[in-house]
Amino acid sequence: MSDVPARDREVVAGAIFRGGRLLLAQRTSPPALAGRWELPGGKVEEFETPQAALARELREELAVEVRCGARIGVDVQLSAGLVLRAYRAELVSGEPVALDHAQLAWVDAEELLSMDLVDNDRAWIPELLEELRAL
Ligand code: DCP
Repeated sequence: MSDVPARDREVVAGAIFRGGRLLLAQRTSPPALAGRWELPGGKVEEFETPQAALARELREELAVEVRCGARIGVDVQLSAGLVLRAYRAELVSGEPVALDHAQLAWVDAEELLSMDLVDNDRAWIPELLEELRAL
């Protein structure tokens, strides 16, 4: 056994801001999360950087090209060995469409507070609101 702890596997999620609004996506699965809203993203694959994973996930889920920016909000521990992190994502090309979600919504600060966000993503509300109110 090594003394060096294994690094957590990461799930990345993208915060895309445009025109004073934030992009949210409504999940279709698993049943417990279906209908609830999230920042779109997914698991980082082995040997993949979080930045490359975010670009890949948003290409697969939204049909857009993004540039991954800085972290936003806290680390959310999903389970032993799995951590969820949000990154700003800048749209480079394409218009987001829901390829993997039920629907998309561009929300302002007030709407963000009224959405049924997945519990994990609620941890980021303070920073997301701060950003939306500054836009
Ligand atoms: N998750 C979350 N909030 C987000 C994105 C993801 O709480 N904004 C959670 C939901 C899942 C886990 O992270 O428990 C993995 O997310 P996905 O199922 O969306 O990711 P993948 O599609 O990569 O997973 P899988 O390989 O299981 O299909």
